[in-house]
Amino acid sequence: MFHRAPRVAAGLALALILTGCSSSATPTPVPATPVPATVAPATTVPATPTVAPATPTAAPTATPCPAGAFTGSVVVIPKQINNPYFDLAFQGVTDAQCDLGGTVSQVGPSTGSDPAAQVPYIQTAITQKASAIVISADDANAIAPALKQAMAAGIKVVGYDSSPAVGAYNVFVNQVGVDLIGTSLADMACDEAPSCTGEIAVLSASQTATNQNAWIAAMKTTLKGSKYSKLVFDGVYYGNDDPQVSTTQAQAMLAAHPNLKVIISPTTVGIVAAAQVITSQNLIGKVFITGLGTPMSMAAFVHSGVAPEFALWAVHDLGYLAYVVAVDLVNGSLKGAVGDTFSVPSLPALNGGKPYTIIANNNVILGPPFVFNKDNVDQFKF
Ligand code: RAM
Repeated sequence: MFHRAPRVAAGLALALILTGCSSSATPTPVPATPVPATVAPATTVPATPTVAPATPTAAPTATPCPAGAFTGSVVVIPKQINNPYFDLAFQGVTDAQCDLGGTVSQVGPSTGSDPAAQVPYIQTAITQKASAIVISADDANAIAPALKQAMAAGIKVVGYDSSPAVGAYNVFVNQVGVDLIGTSLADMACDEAPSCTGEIAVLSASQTATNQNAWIAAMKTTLKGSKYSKLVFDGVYYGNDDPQVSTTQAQAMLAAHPNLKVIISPTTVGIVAAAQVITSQNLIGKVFITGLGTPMSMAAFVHSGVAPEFALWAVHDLGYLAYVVAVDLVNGSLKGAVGDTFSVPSLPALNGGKPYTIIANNNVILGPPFVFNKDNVDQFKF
């Protein structure tokens, strides 16, 4: 059984901590969210659940909470089932399920590198007549025909984290606007490269990942600005969100580019692998890492100086919001058209307490990213 109060307070705590830690030295991409005076101080908030252990094949179906009115079934298909990031998001899903009702299961491939690996899980959801599918795309186009088939069968499709192709979902719940992530990645690399000068390269997830590819493209656009003119971009390597492949690729980057100053890894798996490689090769202080990571997995590297700063969003709340959108689409209170608005009272801080709005390409944005550094990283428990 999950409880509303701790979860809500945990979400607010993120905003509170961010507010307390923003300074001119911290490139917080957006102003901190104002928090109402009635919010409990962060110190009274129970710890957010830690990252769930890796799940070999599929997470067990969560026990439905009796109070919720929703009676539909939701199938969650992450990019890969054994990535702790998606376990965190699924905790948000199950918390929302306990608030709203319904049944939910998480199924998916054990690797994020096969573009079509999610298709059989979509087809099973169609056969089982699921009410909604919530999916993070390994490959936007490879899964589009199956998702369109699901929509034709009356199943609501909600993208989260990594978007399916436009037209193959009802609503895509985006964690943060793409341009904001791109600018953040460029700014953090600029901060970490001495005098914003030298070679930088990206260690990404899979070659087809919609989210990483969009963020890298936005980052490259930002890098054209004069502020970044002394940064030299060495290219993109792909670790497939696999710890071992990411490690091998980080080693290859360092071997191919002996003057590399910063590795930018916009994946929670790659950033840890690269930080470990930099550490084991005694390159602390010579090569830095930044990108997108969970604070608990990166804290040691922040304190050792390998990763002075990196960013992420409230992963739990991404799952929570995706489930809310799925339920609202199924029960008809949300049509999913551009301009539609809806409120999620349990997530007030992330959107400044305002209603969420469906924007272009049927996207809805969860909220701002958080930038972590040595001053704040230990305060986050995910
Ligand atoms: C990995 C996945 C996920 C991405 C995060 C930042 O866990 O690739 O899609 O959003 O990193």
